[in-house]
Amino acid sequence: MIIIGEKINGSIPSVAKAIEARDEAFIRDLAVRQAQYGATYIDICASTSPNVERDTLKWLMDIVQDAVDTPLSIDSSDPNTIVDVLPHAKKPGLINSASDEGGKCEIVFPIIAGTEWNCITLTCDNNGIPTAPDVKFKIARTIAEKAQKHGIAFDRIFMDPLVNSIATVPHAVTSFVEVTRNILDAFPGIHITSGLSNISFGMPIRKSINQTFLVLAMGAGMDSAIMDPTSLDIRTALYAAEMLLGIDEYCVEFLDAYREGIIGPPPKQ
Ligand code: THG
Repeated sequence: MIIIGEKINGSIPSVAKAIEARDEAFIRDLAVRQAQYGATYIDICASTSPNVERDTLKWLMDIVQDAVDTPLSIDSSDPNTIVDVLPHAKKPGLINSASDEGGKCEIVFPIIAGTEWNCITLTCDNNGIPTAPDVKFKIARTIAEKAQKHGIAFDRIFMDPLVNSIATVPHAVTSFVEVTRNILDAFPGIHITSGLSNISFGMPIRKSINQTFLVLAMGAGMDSAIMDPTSLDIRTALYAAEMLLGIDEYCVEFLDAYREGIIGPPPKQ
C-alpha cells in the first residue's frame, strides 16, 4: 500500500496555528511520526490565502525535508503554485493534484514529463465532481490519454476517483468500486488513491467508517490512500486487509509489523 500521510494540512486547526506561529517543532514532529509509521509520501497542504501559499509551502518543504527522507506530496488546488514550488523539492515526489478542470493537466504534465515526479489526478472537470461512475470513468480516460500523450507512463499516475460522501450519495462506495475496477482494467499499471475521510462527511464515528471504506476499496484494487498513518486502528485494518487479500503472502508484513509494535501491542518477552 502506498500511504500518503495527510497530517500536515493547514485545514486542520492545530496545523493552521502552527503555520501561523511558524512553529517548526510541531510540523517536524508530524513529519517524523508519519514517516515512522510507514508513510510513503508526506502530504503538505498550506490551506492559506493564495498570496502566501507559495511561501508557506516552501517553509513546510524545508522542515519536512530536513526531518525525514520521505518524498513529499505537494497538495494545492492551484497547479501553477505546485509547479512554482517544485524546484524547492530535494527529490521527486507526488503532485497533488491535477484534474480535467481548467487545463490543469496541460499545466502539470509538460513540467513532469521526463522527470520522476508522480501525479495524483482527480476525476473531475469543469462541470464539478460527478457522482455517476461512467462519468468518472470518462474523465479518467481523458486524463490517462493526456498523460500518454506527454509520455507519462500509467504507473506514474495516481487516479483519485473522488469518492462521494455516503451521507449524500447512497451508492458512493459501490460506484467507487465500479470505477476503480474499470480504471485498473483499462490502464494497466495505474494507481488508485483516495482521501479516506471524504466518505464519512456529515456522519458520526467517522474513523470507523473511513477504516471500513479503506478495506472495501482495497478489495476493489485501490493501492494507495491519503490517510493518517499515526492511527493504530487504521494501520491495523490496512495490514490485515493486505494479508487477507493475498497481497502480503505468508503474512510476512503483518507479522513483522506486529513484532515491531507497529500494529497491536508488542509481544511480551
Ligand atoms: N484527495 C486528494 N487530496 C486530498 C484529499 C482527497 N487532500 C486533502 C484531503 N482530501 C486529504 N487530507 C486530509 C487531511 C486531514 C484530514 C482529512 C483529510 C483530517 N484530519 C483530522 C486531524 O488530523 O486532526 C482528523 C483525523 C482523523 O480523525 O482521522 O480530518 O480526497 N487527492
